[in-house]
Amino acid sequence: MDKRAYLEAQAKEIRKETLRCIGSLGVGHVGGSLSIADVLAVLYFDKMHIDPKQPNLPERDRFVLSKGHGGPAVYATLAIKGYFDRSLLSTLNQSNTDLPSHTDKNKTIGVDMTTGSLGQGFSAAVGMATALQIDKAENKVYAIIGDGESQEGQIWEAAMFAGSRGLDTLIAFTDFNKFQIDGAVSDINDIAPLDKKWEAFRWHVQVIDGHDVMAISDAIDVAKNTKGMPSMIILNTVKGKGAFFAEGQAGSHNMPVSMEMANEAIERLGK
Ligand SMILES: Cc1ncc(C[n+]2csc(CCOP(=O)(O)OP(=O)(O)O)c2C)c(N)n1
Ligand SMILES: [Mg+2]
Repeated sequence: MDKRAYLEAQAKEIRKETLRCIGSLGVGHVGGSLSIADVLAVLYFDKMHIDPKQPNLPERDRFVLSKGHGGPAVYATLAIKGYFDRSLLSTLNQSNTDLPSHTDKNKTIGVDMTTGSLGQGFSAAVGMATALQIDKAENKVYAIIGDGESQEGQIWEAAMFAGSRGLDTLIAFTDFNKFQIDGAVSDINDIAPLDKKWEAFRWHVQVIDGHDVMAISDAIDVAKNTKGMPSMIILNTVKGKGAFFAEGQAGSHNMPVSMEMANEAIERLGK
């Protein structure tokens, strides 16, 4: 199997397990989970230096999902990678679960930062990348922020600090899926021109198709070879990508998903 086919297969598996995970609860953040399946596949199955058998290895790359409500996609990815058993996925957000709706480093093996309050995870990622820079470490911090999340003032304070420090230990992504909770990002508080904003904050910026695994892989290589600047990779994505009932829908943010709906979507994704 060539690399593209391998990574596309991993992304499809992440979508299927994400759908099973949310379907078993009956409701969840399906839109913003499915839009990041491809970047998670590339990070966890191609780029990140990690070992599920040694989840706390100091030399590992770190991952921060600043838009913490996409937790189900991260849990699906960690389970497929072997951090924990896939059967755990059906405990999403139930009492005493290790898999809360939003990612929590004190609950889930393999989660590096607790997130969910939009804007804050990204600041933590910048802090972690600063520590790596001070230590002259080789490893990286990867972080994903939402396009709606990009309206938070805290994002831009962290962005300014990272640009000013030339934090090349940080590679961030914006999941530019065009929708937030209440509708279109461009209607509510337009973030355009997003690439120019990051450039002005002294970041290296790339804009790519966020569902093209090879484009994501290549962009990460470019980011890793960019010295003296943090990198922002803006992923053009579709909210709810891959689920017939959610794809491109404003209402897919946090929606009811029955097991029947999940199973039909899984079937339509094909082998
Ligand atoms: C500080 C803060 N304010 C509000 C919320 C509630 N909230 C959760 S998700 C969300 C919308 C986020 O939109 P976006 O970043 O575009 O997420 P995505 O499309 O990737 O799901 C909001 C307002 C929150 N979690 N944190
Ligand atoms: Mg969004």
